[in-house]
Amino acid sequence: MARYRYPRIPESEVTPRELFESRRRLLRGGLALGAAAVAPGLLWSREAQAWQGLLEERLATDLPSSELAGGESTTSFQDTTTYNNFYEFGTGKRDPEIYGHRLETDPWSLTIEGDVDKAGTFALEDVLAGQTLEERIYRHRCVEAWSKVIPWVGFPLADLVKRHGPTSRAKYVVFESIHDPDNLRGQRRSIIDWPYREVLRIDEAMHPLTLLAVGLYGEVMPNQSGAPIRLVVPWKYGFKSIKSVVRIALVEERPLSSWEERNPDEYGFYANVNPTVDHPRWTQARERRIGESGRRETLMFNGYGEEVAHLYAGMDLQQHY
Ligand SMILES: Nc1nc2c(c(=O)[nH]1)N[C@H]1C(S)=C(S)[C@@H](COP(=O)(O)O)O[C@H]1N2
Ligand SMILES: [Mo]
Repeated sequence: MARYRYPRIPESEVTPRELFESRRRLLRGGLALGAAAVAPGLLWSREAQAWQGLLEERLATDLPSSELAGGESTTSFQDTTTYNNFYEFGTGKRDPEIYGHRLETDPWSLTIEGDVDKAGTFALEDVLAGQTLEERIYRHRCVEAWSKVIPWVGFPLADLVKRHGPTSRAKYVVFESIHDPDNLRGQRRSIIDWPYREVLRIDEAMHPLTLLAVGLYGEVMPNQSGAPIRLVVPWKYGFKSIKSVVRIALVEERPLSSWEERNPDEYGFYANVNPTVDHPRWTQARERRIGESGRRETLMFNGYGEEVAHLYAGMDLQQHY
Protein backbone atom coordinates (compact mmCIF):
# COMPACT_ATOMS: atom_id res chain seq x y z
CA MET A 1 0.00 0.00 0.00
CA ALA A 2 1.28 3.46 -0.84
CA ARG A 3 2.57 5.26 2.18
CA TYR A 4 0.25 7.90 3.52
CA ARG A 5 1.46 11.49 3.49
CA TYR A 6 -0.18 14.57 4.87
CA PRO A 7 -1.50 16.54 1.88
CA ARG A 8 -0.10 19.96 1.11
CA ILE A 9 -3.01 22.36 1.18
CA PRO A 10 -2.94 24.96 -1.57
CA GLU A 11 -3.89 28.39 -0.29
CA SER A 12 -6.94 28.42 -2.54
CA GLU A 13 -8.33 25.44 -0.67
CA VAL A 14 -7.71 26.55 2.87
CA THR A 15 -10.89 26.12 4.84
CA PRO A 16 -12.22 29.00 6.90
CA ARG A 17 -13.75 28.15 10.24
CA GLU A 18 -17.39 28.24 9.06
CA LEU A 19 -16.54 25.80 6.28
CA PHE A 20 -14.72 23.32 8.47
CA GLU A 21 -17.57 23.48 10.94
CA SER A 22 -20.14 22.75 8.29
CA ARG A 23 -17.90 19.93 7.06
CA ARG A 24 -17.84 18.53 10.59
CA ARG A 25 -21.64 18.69 10.70
CA LEU A 26 -21.86 16.86 7.38
CA LEU A 27 -19.42 14.22 8.55
CA ARG A 28 -21.44 13.69 11.71
CA GLY A 29 -24.50 13.29 9.54
CA GLY A 30 -22.71 10.53 7.64
CA LEU A 31 -22.53 12.55 4.45
CA ALA A 32 -18.81 12.24 3.88
CA LEU A 33 -19.13 12.41 0.11
CA GLY A 34 -21.12 15.62 0.29
CA ALA A 35 -18.46 16.96 2.60
CA ALA A 36 -15.77 16.17 0.04
CA ALA A 37 -17.39 18.71 -2.23
CA VAL A 38 -17.08 21.32 0.49
CA ALA A 39 -13.35 20.86 1.17
CA PRO A 40 -11.71 18.48 -1.29
CA GLY A 41 -8.18 19.22 -0.06
CA LEU A 42 -8.91 18.22 3.50
CA LEU A 43 -10.45 14.80 3.16
CA TRP A 44 -8.08 11.88 2.93
CA SER A 45 -9.37 9.03 5.03
CA ARG A 46 -9.02 6.21 2.44
CA GLU A 47 -5.43 5.23 3.10
CA ALA A 48 -5.30 6.29 6.72
CA GLN A 49 -3.52 3.87 9.03
CA ALA A 50 -4.47 2.81 12.52
CA TRP A 51 -3.99 5.96 14.58
CA GLN A 52 -5.26 8.26 11.86
CA GLY A 53 -8.40 6.24 11.32
CA LEU A 54 -9.13 6.23 15.02
CA LEU A 55 -8.48 9.95 15.33
CA GLU A 56 -10.59 10.91 12.33
CA GLU A 57 -13.48 8.91 13.74
CA ARG A 58 -13.23 10.83 17.02
CA LEU A 59 -12.87 14.18 15.26
CA ALA A 60 -16.10 13.54 13.40
CA THR A 61 -18.02 13.38 16.69
CA ASP A 62 -19.00 16.25 18.96
CA LEU A 63 -16.04 16.99 21.20
CA PRO A 64 -16.47 19.12 24.31
CA SER A 65 -14.94 22.53 23.66
CA SER A 66 -13.57 25.09 26.14
CA GLU A 67 -12.92 28.67 25.13
CA LEU A 68 -9.91 29.70 27.24
CA ALA A 69 -8.64 32.72 25.35
CA GLY A 70 -10.85 35.43 26.86
CA GLY A 71 -13.08 35.54 23.80
CA GLU A 72 -10.22 36.63 21.52
CA SER A 73 -10.82 35.41 17.98
CA THR A 74 -8.93 32.40 16.73
CA THR A 75 -6.06 32.88 14.28
CA SER A 76 -6.96 31.58 10.82
CA PHE A 77 -6.11 27.97 9.99
CA GLN A 78 -3.94 29.30 7.19
CA ASP A 79 -1.86 31.60 9.40
CA THR A 80 -1.61 28.90 12.06
CA THR A 81 -0.19 26.38 9.60
CA THR A 82 2.03 28.55 7.38
CA TYR A 83 3.88 30.60 10.01
CA ASN A 84 5.63 28.09 12.24
CA ASN A 85 8.68 27.35 14.31
CA PHE A 86 9.80 23.78 13.75
CA TYR A 87 13.56 23.94 13.32
CA GLU A 88 13.77 20.28 12.30
CA PHE A 89 12.63 21.64 8.90
CA GLY A 90 14.72 24.81 8.92
CA THR A 91 14.56 28.18 10.62
CA GLY A 92 12.34 29.96 8.09
CA LYS A 93 8.74 30.47 9.17
CA ARG A 94 7.46 28.74 6.01
CA ASP A 95 9.99 25.91 6.07
CA PRO A 96 7.76 23.65 8.23
CA GLU A 97 4.89 23.97 5.76
CA ILE A 98 7.15 23.52 2.72
CA TYR A 99 9.17 20.55 4.02
CA GLY A 100 6.73 19.09 6.57
CA HIS A 101 5.68 16.29 4.21
CA ARG A 102 9.04 14.63 4.95
CA LEU A 103 7.99 13.86 8.51
CA GLU A 104 7.17 10.15 8.76
CA THR A 105 4.23 9.89 11.15
CA ASP A 106 2.96 6.43 10.36
CA PRO A 107 3.49 4.25 12.28
CA TRP A 108 4.16 6.31 15.39
CA SER A 109 4.92 5.12 18.88
CA LEU A 110 5.49 6.82 22.17
CA THR A 111 8.00 5.59 24.74
CA ILE A 112 7.10 6.29 28.36
CA GLU A 113 9.86 5.47 30.78
CA GLY A 114 11.83 6.35 33.88
CA ASP A 115 10.15 6.63 37.27
CA VAL A 116 6.85 5.00 36.30
CA ASP A 117 5.33 1.63 37.19
CA LYS A 118 4.20 0.96 33.64
CA ALA A 119 7.03 1.84 31.26
CA GLY A 120 7.17 0.80 27.63
CA THR A 121 6.79 1.75 24.00
CA PHE A 122 3.19 2.09 22.88
CA ALA A 123 1.65 2.45 19.44
CA LEU A 124 -0.05 5.83 19.13
CA GLU A 125 -3.41 4.16 18.43
CA ASP A 126 -3.18 2.42 21.80
CA VAL A 127 -2.31 5.68 23.54
CA LEU A 128 -5.27 7.39 21.86
CA ALA A 129 -7.68 4.53 22.52
CA GLY A 130 -7.46 5.20 26.24
CA GLN A 131 -8.02 8.96 26.10
CA THR A 132 -11.05 11.25 25.90
CA LEU A 133 -10.44 14.00 23.38
CA GLU A 134 -11.58 17.58 23.79
CA GLU A 135 -11.09 20.95 22.13
CA ARG A 136 -9.28 23.75 24.01
CA ILE A 137 -8.97 27.25 22.61
CA TYR A 138 -5.75 28.74 24.00
CA ARG A 139 -3.50 31.73 23.43
CA HIS A 140 -0.06 30.70 22.12
CA ARG A 141 2.84 33.13 22.71
CA CYS A 142 6.27 32.63 21.16
CA VAL A 143 9.33 34.01 22.93
CA GLU A 144 9.95 35.94 19.67
CA ALA A 145 6.96 38.17 20.58
CA TRP A 146 4.38 36.88 18.12
CA SER A 147 1.22 35.06 19.14
CA LYS A 148 -1.78 33.11 17.90
CA VAL A 149 -5.07 31.78 19.29
CA ILE A 150 -5.49 28.12 18.41
CA PRO A 151 -8.32 25.61 18.88
CA TRP A 152 -6.32 22.51 19.81
CA VAL A 153 -7.73 19.01 20.06
CA GLY A 154 -6.13 16.75 22.62
CA PHE A 155 -6.21 15.43 26.16
CA PRO A 156 -4.58 16.43 29.43
CA LEU A 157 -1.01 15.16 29.78
CA ALA A 158 -1.93 14.29 33.39
CA ASP A 159 -4.40 11.66 32.12
CA LEU A 160 -1.59 9.86 30.33
CA VAL A 161 0.98 10.19 33.10
CA LYS A 162 -1.46 8.85 35.72
CA ARG A 163 -2.10 5.74 33.64
CA HIS A 164 1.58 4.92 33.80
CA GLY A 165 1.85 5.25 37.56
CA PRO A 166 4.50 7.84 38.34
CA THR A 167 6.57 6.83 41.38
CA SER A 168 7.40 9.18 44.26
CA ARG A 169 10.83 9.75 42.69
CA ALA A 170 9.31 11.45 39.64
CA LYS A 171 10.05 15.18 39.97
CA TYR A 172 10.38 16.24 36.33
CA VAL A 173 8.99 15.17 32.98
CA VAL A 174 11.33 15.12 29.98
CA PHE A 175 10.04 15.15 26.40
CA GLU A 176 11.92 14.34 23.25
CA SER A 177 11.02 14.96 19.60
CA ILE A 178 11.66 12.69 16.66
CA HIS A 179 15.27 12.40 15.44
CA ASP A 180 15.47 11.58 11.73
CA PRO A 181 18.13 13.64 9.94
CA ASP A 182 17.56 11.74 6.67
CA ASN A 183 14.11 13.29 6.40
CA LEU A 184 14.39 16.33 8.65
CA ARG A 185 16.76 18.67 6.83
CA GLY A 186 17.13 21.01 9.81
CA GLN A 187 18.68 18.19 11.82
CA ARG A 188 21.65 18.09 9.45
CA ARG A 189 22.66 21.48 10.89
CA SER A 190 23.71 21.96 14.49
CA ILE A 191 21.09 24.50 15.51
CA ILE A 192 20.59 22.72 18.83
CA ASP A 193 21.93 19.39 20.05
CA TRP A 194 19.25 17.21 18.41
CA PRO A 195 16.80 15.76 19.21
CA TYR A 196 14.76 18.68 20.58
CA ARG A 197 14.24 18.18 24.30
CA GLU A 198 11.97 19.94 26.78
CA VAL A 199 11.38 19.55 30.50
CA LEU A 200 8.54 20.43 32.88
CA ARG A 201 8.34 20.19 36.63
CA ILE A 202 5.95 17.38 37.57
CA ASP A 203 3.33 19.79 38.97
CA GLU A 204 3.43 21.79 35.72
CA ALA A 205 3.08 18.57 33.74
CA MET A 206 0.10 17.45 35.84
CA HIS A 207 -1.67 20.83 35.65
CA PRO A 208 -5.07 20.49 33.96
CA LEU A 209 -4.21 23.15 31.35
CA THR A 210 -1.23 21.12 30.05
CA LEU A 211 -2.30 19.21 26.95
CA LEU A 212 -1.03 16.62 24.57
CA ALA A 213 -2.54 17.81 21.30
CA VAL A 214 -3.26 15.59 18.31
CA GLY A 215 -5.22 18.06 16.21
CA LEU A 216 -6.26 21.64 15.62
CA TYR A 217 -9.35 23.29 14.09
CA GLY A 218 -11.08 19.93 14.27
CA GLU A 219 -8.47 18.36 11.97
CA VAL A 220 -5.69 15.81 12.43
CA MET A 221 -2.54 17.70 13.48
CA PRO A 222 -0.76 19.01 10.38
CA ASN A 223 2.89 17.96 10.16
CA GLN A 224 4.14 21.53 10.44
CA SER A 225 2.23 21.95 13.70
CA GLY A 226 3.88 18.94 15.35
CA ALA A 227 2.12 15.81 14.10
CA PRO A 228 1.10 13.43 15.31
CA ILE A 229 1.30 14.47 18.96
CA ARG A 230 2.74 17.59 20.62
CA LEU A 231 2.76 19.28 23.96
CA VAL A 232 0.80 22.50 24.62
CA VAL A 233 1.62 24.52 27.76
CA PRO A 234 -0.34 27.74 27.24
CA TRP A 235 1.16 29.87 30.03
CA LYS A 236 4.74 29.33 28.84
CA TYR A 237 6.63 30.57 25.81
CA GLY A 238 5.99 28.43 22.77
CA PHE A 239 9.36 26.69 22.78
CA LYS A 240 8.25 24.64 25.79
CA SER A 241 5.42 23.19 23.64
CA ILE A 242 7.55 20.51 22.00
CA LYS A 243 6.36 18.98 18.73
CA SER A 244 6.28 15.44 17.34
CA VAL A 245 6.98 13.77 20.67
CA VAL A 246 8.44 10.24 20.67
CA ARG A 247 9.62 9.90 24.26
CA ILE A 248 8.37 10.97 27.67
CA ALA A 249 10.54 10.19 30.69
CA LEU A 250 9.78 10.83 34.35
CA VAL A 251 12.96 11.58 36.24
CA GLU A 252 14.27 12.71 39.59
CA GLU A 253 17.03 15.07 38.41
CA ARG A 254 16.30 17.88 36.02
CA PRO A 255 18.17 17.72 32.71
CA LEU A 256 18.68 20.89 30.65
CA SER A 257 16.15 21.58 27.95
CA SER A 258 17.55 22.14 24.44
CA TRP A 259 17.20 25.92 24.42
CA GLU A 260 18.44 26.31 27.96
CA GLU A 261 21.51 24.30 27.02
CA ARG A 262 22.01 26.43 23.93
CA ASN A 263 21.58 29.82 25.63
CA PRO A 264 20.48 29.90 29.30
CA ASP A 265 20.39 33.71 29.48
CA GLU A 266 17.86 33.97 26.70
CA TYR A 267 15.78 30.83 27.27
CA GLY A 268 15.24 30.02 30.93
CA PHE A 269 13.94 26.72 32.24
CA TYR A 270 10.60 28.11 33.41
CA ALA A 271 9.89 30.25 30.33
CA ASN A 272 6.64 31.48 31.86
CA VAL A 273 5.18 34.27 29.74
CA ASN A 274 6.07 37.41 31.68
CA PRO A 275 5.72 40.94 30.27
CA THR A 276 8.02 42.33 32.99
CA VAL A 277 11.05 40.19 32.11
CA ASP A 278 12.51 41.24 28.78
CA HIS A 279 14.41 38.97 26.48
CA PRO A 280 18.00 40.27 26.39
CA ARG A 281 17.41 41.41 22.80
CA TRP A 282 13.78 42.67 22.86
CA THR A 283 10.87 43.63 25.08
CA GLN A 284 8.35 41.01 26.16
CA ALA A 285 5.75 43.63 27.16
CA ARG A 286 3.97 43.47 23.81
CA GLU A 287 3.32 40.96 21.09
CA ARG A 288 2.21 40.80 17.47
CA ARG A 289 -0.88 38.65 16.96
CA ILE A 290 -0.46 36.87 13.63
CA GLY A 291 -3.09 38.18 11.22
CA GLU A 292 -3.56 41.48 13.09
CA SER A 293 -1.80 44.80 12.70
CA GLY A 294 -0.34 46.67 15.64
CA ARG A 295 0.68 45.22 18.96
CA ARG A 296 -1.14 43.76 21.95
CA GLU A 297 -0.10 43.93 25.56
CA THR A 298 1.36 40.63 26.71
CA LEU A 299 -0.48 39.15 29.69
CA MET A 300 1.24 37.73 32.77
CA PHE A 301 1.32 33.94 32.42
CA ASN A 302 -0.22 34.60 28.98
CA GLY A 303 -3.54 35.28 30.73
CA TYR A 304 -3.57 32.03 32.76
CA GLY A 305 -2.38 33.49 36.08
CA GLU A 306 -5.53 32.60 37.96
CA GLU A 307 -4.97 28.96 37.09
CA VAL A 308 -1.19 28.70 37.42
CA ALA A 309 0.28 31.48 39.59
CA HIS A 310 0.11 29.23 42.68
CA LEU A 311 2.67 26.90 41.08
CA TYR A 312 5.28 29.64 41.50
CA ALA A 313 4.24 31.09 44.88
CA GLY A 314 7.23 32.47 46.76
CA MET A 315 9.54 32.33 43.74
CA ASP A 316 11.31 35.41 42.41
CA LEU A 317 10.09 35.38 38.81
CA GLN A 318 12.69 37.93 37.73
CA GLN A 319 15.31 35.39 38.64
CA HIS A 320 13.47 32.18 37.75
CA TYR A 321 12.51 33.20 34.22
N1 LIG B 1 10.40 19.73 18.00
C1 LIG B 1 10.21 21.06 18.00
N2 LIG B 1 9.22 21.56 18.78
C2 LIG B 1 9.00 22.90 18.79
C3 LIG B 1 9.82 23.78 18.03
C4 LIG B 1 10.85 23.20 17.22
O1 LIG B 1 11.61 23.89 16.53
N3 LIG B 1 11.00 21.83 17.23
N4 LIG B 1 9.60 25.13 18.10
C5 LIG B 1 8.94 25.64 19.30
C6 LIG B 1 8.59 27.04 19.22
S1 LIG B 1 9.85 28.15 19.39
C7 LIG B 1 7.30 27.46 19.14
S2 LIG B 1 6.90 29.10 19.21
C8 LIG B 1 6.22 26.51 18.88
C9 LIG B 1 5.55 26.90 17.58
O2 LIG B 1 4.38 26.19 17.36
P1 LIG B 1 3.53 26.50 16.03
O3 LIG B 1 4.48 26.46 14.88
O4 LIG B 1 2.49 25.44 16.00
O5 LIG B 1 2.94 27.89 16.22
O6 LIG B 1 6.66 25.16 18.77
C10 LIG B 1 7.70 24.81 19.64
N5 LIG B 1 7.97 23.39 19.54
MO1 LIG C 1 8.87 30.11 19.88
